[in-house]
Amino acid sequence: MTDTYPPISDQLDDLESAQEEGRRKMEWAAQHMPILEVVREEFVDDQPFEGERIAMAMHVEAKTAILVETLADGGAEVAVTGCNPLSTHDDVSAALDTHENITCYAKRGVDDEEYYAAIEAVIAHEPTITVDDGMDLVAAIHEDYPELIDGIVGGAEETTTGVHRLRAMDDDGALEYPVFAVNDTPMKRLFDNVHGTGESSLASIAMTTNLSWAGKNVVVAGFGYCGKGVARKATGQNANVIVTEVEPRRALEAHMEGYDVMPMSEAAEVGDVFLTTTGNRDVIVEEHFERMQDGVLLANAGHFDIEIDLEALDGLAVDRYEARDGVEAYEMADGRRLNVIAEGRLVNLAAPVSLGHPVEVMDQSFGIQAVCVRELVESAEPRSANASGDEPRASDEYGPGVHDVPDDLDKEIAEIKLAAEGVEFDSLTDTQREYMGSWDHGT
Ligand code: RBV
Repeated sequence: MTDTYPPISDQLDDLESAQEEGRRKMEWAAQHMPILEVVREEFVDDQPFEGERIAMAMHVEAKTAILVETLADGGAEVAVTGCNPLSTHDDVSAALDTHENITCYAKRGVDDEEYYAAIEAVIAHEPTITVDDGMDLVAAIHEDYPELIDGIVGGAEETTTGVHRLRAMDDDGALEYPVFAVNDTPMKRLFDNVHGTGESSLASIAMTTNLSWAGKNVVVAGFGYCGKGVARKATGQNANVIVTEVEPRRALEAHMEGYDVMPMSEAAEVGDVFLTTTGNRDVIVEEHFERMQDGVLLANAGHFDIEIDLEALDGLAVDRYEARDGVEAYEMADGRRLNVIAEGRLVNLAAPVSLGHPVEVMDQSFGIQAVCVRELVESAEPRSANASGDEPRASDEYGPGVHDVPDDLDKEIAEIKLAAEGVEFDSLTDTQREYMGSWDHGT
């Protein structure tokens, strides 16, 4: 196992000013994260993670940094790296690395080799808990360091793509420790996936191109939670939204919401902006590029950069140049220019001006992450009871596999947020509760 990849502090030249700027960004985020504030106070008092080692691979920017600190302040030793080579903010990474319980390896713009070396450096801390956005840590541990699995209490996964991969792994009987599907909770996906992806993707594209949404034909590929958010927000910006889908009920839902629904081969001819949100591969391919108009914008909001076939686009291009910071123009033989934003990587985090989802929604998602980690530790064998490491530490309650987050945890986070917003709400009377639990009261 390599542990030679250095933390960010050993990689930056002007370290002090980076730390200062990173800290400033984190303070702004923290001011707007009331959920993590409450959870952090609880963790500081209770020290639930004393003796635990948490490995994290996430988008290392200011909001994520507040989650990392919250876990470290709860007594954990945390090692963290990025989950996308373009989403890291080096200044935030440097600021995090100053915390005595945190080692941060994330660096923006790393190549594949450095990206995986940083993941290995995190794993070299021999984690007892993993927190992933995209499942890279779970995959690396199962493939290359299976000897660590018995010492692992469990994991938590942030995103749709990661949960999808984990379920596929679980179906194959290959997932050997419990992982909470944080993405699938109402408090995550009804807000983060819908509002977060919608707002931050459109904002990033607008800021990167300086172009308007009004009057544009915006093609949204996929009408899942993310696609719905993008479609709704683009409509709010006066765009004409076209949806492409492969699932009949979602296609019908989009149609009934008032969007134009058509195959990508038709949408390709009329779209001005294309935004993929499917989580699948090869959504926009050669036959589509061939039909597109001059000047179109192509962007991806899915986790991986495989939704737009850039290799095929490169094959068609007679010339290629950086049209703006974060915009690569591919010129076709007939003179049309197709503009790819942020290398087809998730646009709300990977474009040069991108900041990720708004702070408030990440407070919710990361609130769930934090209580999931607490739940894993509370349910597990204490480290001392299993000092030899012969027995798995994961509890019987959460055996190996993907687990839904207990509803009570999701409600706990919703209640903290409502209290912070000063929103009061009703509760059931005893009679109502009894009625809802009965089946013998008909007309
Ligand atoms: N996401 N993180 C941010 N830290 O700014 N923005 C979005 C951030 C997460 C989001 O929860 C989504 O599920 C995942 O990134 C996709 O990689």
